[in-house]
Amino acid sequence: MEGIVIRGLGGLYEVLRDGRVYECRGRGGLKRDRNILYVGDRVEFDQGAIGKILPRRNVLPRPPVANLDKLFIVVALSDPLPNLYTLDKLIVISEHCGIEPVLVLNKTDLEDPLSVREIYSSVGYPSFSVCAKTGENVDLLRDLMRGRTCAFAGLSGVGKSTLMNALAPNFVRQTGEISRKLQRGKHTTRAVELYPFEGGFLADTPGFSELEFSPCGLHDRSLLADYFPEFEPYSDDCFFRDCAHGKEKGCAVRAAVEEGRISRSRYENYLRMYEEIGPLRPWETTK
Ligand SMILES: Nc1nc2c(ncn2[C@@H]2O[C@H](COP(=O)(O)OP(=O)(O)OP(=O)(O)O)[C@@H](O)[C@H]2O)c(=O)[nH]1
Ligand SMILES: [Mg+2]
Ligand SMILES: [Zn+2]
Repeated sequence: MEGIVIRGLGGLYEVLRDGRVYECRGRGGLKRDRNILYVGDRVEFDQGAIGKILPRRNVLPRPPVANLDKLFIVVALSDPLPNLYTLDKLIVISEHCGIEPVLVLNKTDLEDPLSVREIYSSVGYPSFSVCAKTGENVDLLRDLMRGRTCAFAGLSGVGKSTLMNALAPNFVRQTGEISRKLQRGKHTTRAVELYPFEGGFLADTPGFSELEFSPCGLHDRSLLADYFPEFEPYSDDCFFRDCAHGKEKGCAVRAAVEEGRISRSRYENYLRMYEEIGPLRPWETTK
């Protein structure tokens, strides 16, 4: 039988098939092949044992979830102020993993979304302005989720839980102060769970504010510029073929920034990510 893993806890997995949940264990062979089971995996199972993982479309390793269709990246327009570095980083990670990023600008009751919106629409990323508090435009998100497996990402306090509550009341119980008290320290390690939603699934993924590059396999910073599509029209004109678009002589990307044709905030975040990824370690160079 074929089903989808919606929950995992201590070697036990809940597999959903035709609206019924089966408790299963991973068969020994799976572990021998170093196949780790992820929530979101489509699997073949029989009599309480998962025998095979079907090919994955993608994987986000931490928090671990497979086969996401869309990642809703939430930014608050105010309280807290928009953190465009985290936004740009989450876009890069989601593109690198092969998951479609959807930008959600929340708290329109506090601040106008126009300036943030402009930066991203010019790159080609449409954004959705919503107010989780009043429910304004939340239906637009629900339409995008229909039949898909989706998750929310974004820093603490941007309104992910409030948004999920607005989408599906009683879905998430913890918002605001309560969740902040429960989330001790930086690394909340609550397991990912998938909830059936609008013919697809919604992932409850509390750790998605802490995404890092290296677990996602982005070690080679020379690939980073590929995830900044607005650089593409200029990078052929850089003096050096392997230009990193930093302080190099004759960098056409930097010139485009100076001329206001590329957003300065996007460019600066690119440079910061480039530093954050760092040079390849010796053991990473031979592939
Ligand atoms: N004014 C306003 N406040 C909002 C809106 N959405 C959420 N909030 C408030 O922002 C605070 C944080 O919201 P949460 O939903 O808990 O944020 P979160 O992203 O889930 O945060 P973590 O769980 O810590 O990652 C709460 O006090 C919410 O009431 C909104 O659209 N407008
Ligand atoms: Mg929350
Ligand atoms: Zn350049």
